[in-house]
Amino acid sequence: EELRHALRAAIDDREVRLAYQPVVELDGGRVVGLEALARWRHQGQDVPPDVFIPLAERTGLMSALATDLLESACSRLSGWVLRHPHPLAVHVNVAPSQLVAPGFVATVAGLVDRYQLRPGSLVLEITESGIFADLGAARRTVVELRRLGVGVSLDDFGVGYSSLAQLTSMPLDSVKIDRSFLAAVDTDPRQATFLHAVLRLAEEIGLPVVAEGVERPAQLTLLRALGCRQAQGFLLGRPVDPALVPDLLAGVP
Ligand code: G
Ligand code: G
Ligand code: MN
Ligand code: NA
Repeated sequence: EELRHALRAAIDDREVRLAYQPVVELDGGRVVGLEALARWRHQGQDVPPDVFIPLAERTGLMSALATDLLESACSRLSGWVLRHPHPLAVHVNVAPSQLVAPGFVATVAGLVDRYQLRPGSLVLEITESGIFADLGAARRTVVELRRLGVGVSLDDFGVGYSSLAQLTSMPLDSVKIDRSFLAAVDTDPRQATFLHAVLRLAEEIGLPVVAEGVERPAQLTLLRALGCRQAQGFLLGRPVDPALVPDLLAGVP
């Protein structure tokens, strides 16, 4: 209850910030995206988003928070793309309650218009729980978002209860394989086989895969060998303050 009041105040005071983690094209190493990750420092301590995002969801604060964060990410992107010679996308995580909330598509449309976002330069990361809470509504929303030129990616793929087969009915732009599927990929042959199968299946249905949680060079080598195109992880870049993003884009170490 106390934390809820603190979160409400933090949202009002814009104290929830975004850090940005690069999404890297494995062929060439170029940064093609930046995932916005919410950060909240409260009484000198970082409260993990795993804690305050669900809290915001449970207590009706998510809509206000999500709108602020989405606006902030779009505003940052519009500054960065001016100085970046290659296509660049900002990825924003969408909480399950937001995907089908009334007015969500209109909010996104307003931002696309205000910041003149090019097609594909805003990617929304949705989750299986966001989709399966109301499959029909989620699908309509995804269709409308894509009509606006907004990309839609399925986050945390593999940890939920859906199968790729169920997902073929959802017009996604990509799937992000959860980092738990990469954890032992360089040491456990069965995990490598599983990853290989997922990548091949995704390719056959025309769905690009982003691998998450790359921490070791051996994981990267394997991903390349298996034909995965994009990846994210501490090895490729940690989430950083937006002030550091221009250097990151310029390749300054
Ligand atoms: O950044 P970190 O790895 O601690 O994030 C933990 C979880 O919180 C991840 O599942 C991530 O998707 C989620 N998360 C981080 N930022 C946001 C956000 O702005 N909105 C939503 N809905 N989820 C977020
Ligand atoms: O669920 P989602 O994919 O949005 O979660 C992103 C979270 O994963 C972020 O909180 C980020 O800090 C974390 N993360 C990103 N890269 C790595 C990594 O290489 N290893 C680990 N353990 N966590 C990572
Ligand atoms: Mn994500
Ligand atoms: Na994920």
